[in-house]
Amino acid sequence: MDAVKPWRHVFKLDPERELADDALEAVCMSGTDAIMIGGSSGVTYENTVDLMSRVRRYELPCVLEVSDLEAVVPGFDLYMIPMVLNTADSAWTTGRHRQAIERYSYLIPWETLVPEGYIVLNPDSTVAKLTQAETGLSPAAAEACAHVGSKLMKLPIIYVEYSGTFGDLQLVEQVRRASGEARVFYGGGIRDAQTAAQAASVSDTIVVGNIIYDHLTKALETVEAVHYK
Ligand code: 1GP
Repeated sequence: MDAVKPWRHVFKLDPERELADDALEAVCMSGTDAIMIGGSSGVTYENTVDLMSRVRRYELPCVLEVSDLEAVVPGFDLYMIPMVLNTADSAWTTGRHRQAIERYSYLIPWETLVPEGYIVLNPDSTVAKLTQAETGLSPAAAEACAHVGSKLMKLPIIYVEYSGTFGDLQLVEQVRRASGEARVFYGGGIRDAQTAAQAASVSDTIVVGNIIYDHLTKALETVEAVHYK
């Protein structure tokens, strides 16, 4: 998907969490390439509409990462569709997707959908628990996941998701090598310029989440680490 190719840095905002107007302005004017709205729990139609309309005041791309069908709001630039590659529960790979399509196919703007092959690696994260992800992957198994996503399923994005903790960058690098044409997104535990630069050195796009809410200044420095080196 060409629209995501230039992205090196993305801020992920959680509609369930409070962010004051001045903080949101700083995030949107930071030089980041896109705002992704999403979360593993507590995402509702109301809080998603509210956050989208606040982000829409700024000119950067605003995309929704779909985790709950009830919270799919029209008007985003793109809809990122996670498909978990390292779970035995096929509901999180294609099952829920199939149900959604069966119900809503006539409403789906297909050209705005971007599937993401998720490799979920932090066992303590909400997403790992929810999807029963096999987080203890060996490097060879992680590579195999990347191959499945990029070469068999031809997904445009492989998303290495360590949400909440900083990952094993050697493993991320191996995933990237195995991902061929797919863009590798890295997310998890980026908390300052240094961790941002490290993660950016082994991936195509870094995703920065929690630190926005914990330490805004540090969050803003992650943009500079990627864009103005
Ligand atoms: C979460 O990958 C993102 O989906 C970002 O993770 O919140 O740990 O930065 P953090």
